[in-house]
Amino acid sequence: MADSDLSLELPTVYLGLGSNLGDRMGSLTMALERLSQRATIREVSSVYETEPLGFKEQPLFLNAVVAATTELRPFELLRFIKQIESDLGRKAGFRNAPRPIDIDILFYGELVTQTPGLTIPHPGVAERAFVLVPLVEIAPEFVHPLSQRKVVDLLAEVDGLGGVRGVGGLSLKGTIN
Ligand code: PH2
Ligand code: MG
Ligand code: MG
Repeated sequence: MADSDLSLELPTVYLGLGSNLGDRMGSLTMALERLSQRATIREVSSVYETEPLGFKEQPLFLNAVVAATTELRPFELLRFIKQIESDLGRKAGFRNAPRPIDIDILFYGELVTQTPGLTIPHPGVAERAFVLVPLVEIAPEFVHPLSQRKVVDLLAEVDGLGGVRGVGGLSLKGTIN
């Protein structure tokens, strides 16, 4: 096989984007632009405004999910993501603290890995309507590599759908291409 064909073998990576501090839409847009420097963005969900899960006393989030392919291995991707988060003004804070940008690796193809710095699939996927709603929009048939369940079936059982609202007029789709 020619070298140029290797990209066809790359797994699809699903990333969750969230922002609830400052210019939320601007941060999501810049995060996507930065990601596209080292990943090919394949799909972008709508943007949703979502009630905070976990620590409740904080501003509403904007959340979206993107599908991408990248030559970066999982830890390289994580390091790249941390750099983007830091460049966009994210400060170390308490768990679930408000943040201008959060980029989570939800899935890296079928990969299952658990190390101190990185757990894939992201352990919160099945409980988080703010992840499942945008994810199902772009990849309803994707099978969770641990539970072996389609994400569309996970969505049917998740709590908190009422806290996830589409926002007309906000879109990331023009950001790439
Ligand atoms: N992220 C969290 C905790 N809670 N809630 C919403 N609605 N959206 C998020 O992105 C989010 C959250 C931790 O990263
Ligand atoms: Mg997160
Ligand atoms: Mg995170």
